[in-house]
Amino acid sequence: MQKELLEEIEKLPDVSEDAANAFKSEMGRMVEKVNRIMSQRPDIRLLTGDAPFSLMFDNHKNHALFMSNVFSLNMPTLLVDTIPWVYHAYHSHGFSYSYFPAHIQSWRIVIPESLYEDNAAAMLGVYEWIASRHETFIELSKNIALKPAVSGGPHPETRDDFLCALLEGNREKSLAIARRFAASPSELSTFYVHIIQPAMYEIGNLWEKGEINSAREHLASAIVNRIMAVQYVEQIQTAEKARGTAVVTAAANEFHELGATMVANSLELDGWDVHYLGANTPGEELIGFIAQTAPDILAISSSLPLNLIYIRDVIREIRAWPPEKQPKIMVGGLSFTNHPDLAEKLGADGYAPDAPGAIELARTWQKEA
Ligand code: B12
Repeated sequence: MQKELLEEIEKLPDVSEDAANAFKSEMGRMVEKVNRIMSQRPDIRLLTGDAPFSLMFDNHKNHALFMSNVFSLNMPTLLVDTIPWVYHAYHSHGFSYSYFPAHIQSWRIVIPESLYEDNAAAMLGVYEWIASRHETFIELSKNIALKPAVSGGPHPETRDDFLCALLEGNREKSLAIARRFAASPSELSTFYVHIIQPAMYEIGNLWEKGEINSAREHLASAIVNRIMAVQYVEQIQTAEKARGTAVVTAAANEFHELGATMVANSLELDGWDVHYLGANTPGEELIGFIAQTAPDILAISSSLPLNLIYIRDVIREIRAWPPEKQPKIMVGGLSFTNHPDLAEKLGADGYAPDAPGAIELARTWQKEA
């Protein structure tokens, strides 16, 4: 079914760069109009169930930013994994399926009101296609619901124990598992990729299905953050740092930082001098920091496809510098998992699927330098 959708998407009209820019600069105002249209609907409570309006407004804002990425990067293929996810996540949080076409219809009203006709035309084609595939998206979203919980992979018992400890919010037990499993730096990478990562993915699945709330998800993330900080102090900080310098960060508007932390810690353990900037680094400030520190490598993480344009803008700016001033740029994170070709589209030098892959890529670049 996905193949059929991808074929249809190929035939959609191209959205020009001017039109994409117009959408980007008008999207704040358009979101307000969509919010107004949706909240004034007499049937709105039937559409959103008991969910607070703030959740719907969040979705409208995220939708706009996401579509801005689709148009600016000319990547309508992103629609094929993201729309079923939106249906699944919001339906699990109480929205009825009828909410989705109503929302899309609001954009079909607001776009021609807000943008010049030429700019609006191709976008309306995309929206029309989304509306026409409503039933397919429901079906695909139901398949997501059937997706098995994390399975396979090495060390399943430790992973499941760790997951339970995180879900219980039991920090002592989580830390004890970490200490037992990753007693020396050589085990950290396996602990990151085969214990923490799948456990956190499963926490995401449970949140997406509405089985745990955001507070539980935050608690689990905070415990993982604390554990990685302990491991950093005890096992990484003193590593020799002779390979070169790297700056690691999450993209602007990107609050998912655990993957970036793993990449930063892994590089440092492998002998890189790492400046780790954490979550949500604004593009302009990142560029200033790179200009000042002149690292060999810049590594940027993104989990939400709606933040990809921020990465593209940073890379564009760096690419305008003299070649000898430009760091090698790698990207990674969940946004790229199904779209590794995006790395090239954004202008990056490379992509790696996980922390060990980031080390491998960095070493290859070091040899080439
Ligand atoms: C924890 C979490 C959060 C926490 C993050 C806390 C923190 N301090 O990091 C908080 C609560 C902030 C959060 C917020 C949101 N989240 Co969230 N979150 C997650 C969750 C459960 C785990 C993320 C994680 O830590 N994964 C573990 C790490 C280790 O994995 P990783 O990031 O993939 O990293 C590995 C590789 O990808 C790679 N890698 C990562 N970065 C890089 C960089 C480079 C350069 C390289 C080479 C490699 C690399 O190496 C890493 C290690 O091997 C995921 C579920 C999931 N499947 O990931 C959802 C998830 C990512 N979140 C999601 C959503 C929707 C949101 C919100 C929009 C929800 C909301 N309504 O509030 C907000 C958005 C906030 C924002 N603007 O960023 C969705 C995204 C869906 C989508 N298709 O877009 C997910 C998938 C949940 C789900 N199943 O629906 N979230």
